[in-house]
Amino acid sequence: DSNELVPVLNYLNEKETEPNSEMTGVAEGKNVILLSLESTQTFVVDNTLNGEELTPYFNDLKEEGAYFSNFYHQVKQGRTSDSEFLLDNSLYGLNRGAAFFTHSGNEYEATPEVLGEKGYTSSTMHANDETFWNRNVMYESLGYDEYYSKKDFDVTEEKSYGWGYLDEYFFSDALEKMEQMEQPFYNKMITLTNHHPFTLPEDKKFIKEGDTSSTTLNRYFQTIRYQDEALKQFVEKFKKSDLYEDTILVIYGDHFGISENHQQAMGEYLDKDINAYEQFQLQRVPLLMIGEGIEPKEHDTVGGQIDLRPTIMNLLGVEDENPIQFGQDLFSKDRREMMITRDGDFANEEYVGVKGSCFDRETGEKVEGEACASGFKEAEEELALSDSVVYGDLLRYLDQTELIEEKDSSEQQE
Ligand code: GP9
Repeated sequence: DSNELVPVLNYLNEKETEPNSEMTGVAEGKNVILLSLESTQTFVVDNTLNGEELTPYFNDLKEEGAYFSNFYHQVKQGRTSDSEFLLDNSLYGLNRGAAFFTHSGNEYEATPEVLGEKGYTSSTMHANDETFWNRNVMYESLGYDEYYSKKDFDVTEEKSYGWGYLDEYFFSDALEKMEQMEQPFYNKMITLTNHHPFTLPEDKKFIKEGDTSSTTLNRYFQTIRYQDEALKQFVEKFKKSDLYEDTILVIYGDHFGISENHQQAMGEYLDKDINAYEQFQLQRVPLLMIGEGIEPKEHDTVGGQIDLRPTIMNLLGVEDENPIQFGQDLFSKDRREMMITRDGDFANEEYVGVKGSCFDRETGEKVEGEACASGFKEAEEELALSDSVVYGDLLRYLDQTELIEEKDSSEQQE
C-alpha cells in the first residue's frame, strides 16, 4: 500500500541535494532533443586507430558544450530500453528482464508527462519495429504523445543495412519531422547502425577495420566512425535550422557495445590489462549537452543515466513534482558523487567498488580494507528501494498527498 513509499521517500529525502541554481531555467521553454547513441562507449572519444580519429566530429563538438567524462550507463538485460527507463523515470531498471516488458502496466510519472503539463509535446523516434522492447506499449505508459517507428520513416532497402535504416537517413528524416513539430517539444532519437554485429556496406566504411583478436571489436571501430559521420551531417543541418536557437541537444551513449567477452582484444587495443577495474571503467558512455546558457566545459563529476532527468528538468527550470527519483542534478555543486550499477557495483569520488573488490578510482590501484564497504551497502539499499517502487507499482500512490506533505514537513524540520 501507500505506506511502502515511506522508506523510499525518507531515503530520498536524506540524499537530496540542491540542484545548481545558476543552471536553473537556463533553457526555460526550449525544446529538448535527446540523442541516444547506440552502443557508444567513452573509450572511443579522442581515441584513434592507425592514427585516425574514431569520432573526429564528436571530439570537436564536445568543446561546444558541457561534456561529462565520468558518466556511466546503468543498464542490464533491458539494454537500450533500460537506458530509456532510467532517463525518463530516474528509477533503476530491473536486475532481470526488462521493465519495458514486465512493468509496462505500471503507473509512471515520467518526463513526457510532467513536461506535458507544462505545455510540451513529447515524442520518441526509432527506426525499428514499433513493438521492439515493447516500446509501443511502454511509451504510452510513460506519456509520450507520439512514437515514430520504422513505418514512419522512409525506409527502403537501399537505405538500410544490418539492423535496418542507416543512421544518416534516420537523422535527416528526423530533423524534417522535428521542424514540423509543435514547440516546445521533448523528442528522443535512438540510433541503430552501431549495433552488434557492427556491419556496414562497403561504401560506408570510412576507416579500415581494426586488427585485434576480436573481429567484433575490429568492426566496431568502423561503425563508430560511420555513426560519427552521420552525427556530423545531422548536427550541421540542425545548426542551420530554425530549431537550433530554441533547443538544447543532449547526446549520450545508451550502453556498452563491446562486452567482457572481448576483454583480451580491448586490452590489445588500449595496451593494458583489462582487469575488473578497467572493465568497470569501460562502462562509461559519453554525455554532451549543448545549448545557449550551457557553458562549454569538461565535467569530471561521477554520474550515470539516472541523473539525466533531474539535470534536464533543472535546465528547463521545471519544478518536477514527482519526488520519487534516484538521480541528482549533474551540475549541482554539492552533489553526492555516486553511480550505482545494476549489479550493485559503484563508483564514487574516491573509489570504484566491483564484485566485492575496491579500487582507487583514479589510479585503479587495489585498496584493501573496508574503504568500499559503505558504498556497497548504499548501492544495495538504493537498488532495493528503487525495485520496491517498480515491483510494487508504487507511483500509483503518488497522488496520496499526505505522503508528500509528510515529506515536506520533515524537510522543514531539518
Ligand atoms: C533495437 C535497439 C537496439 O530497437 O534499440 O536494442 P539494444 O539491443 O541495443 O537494446
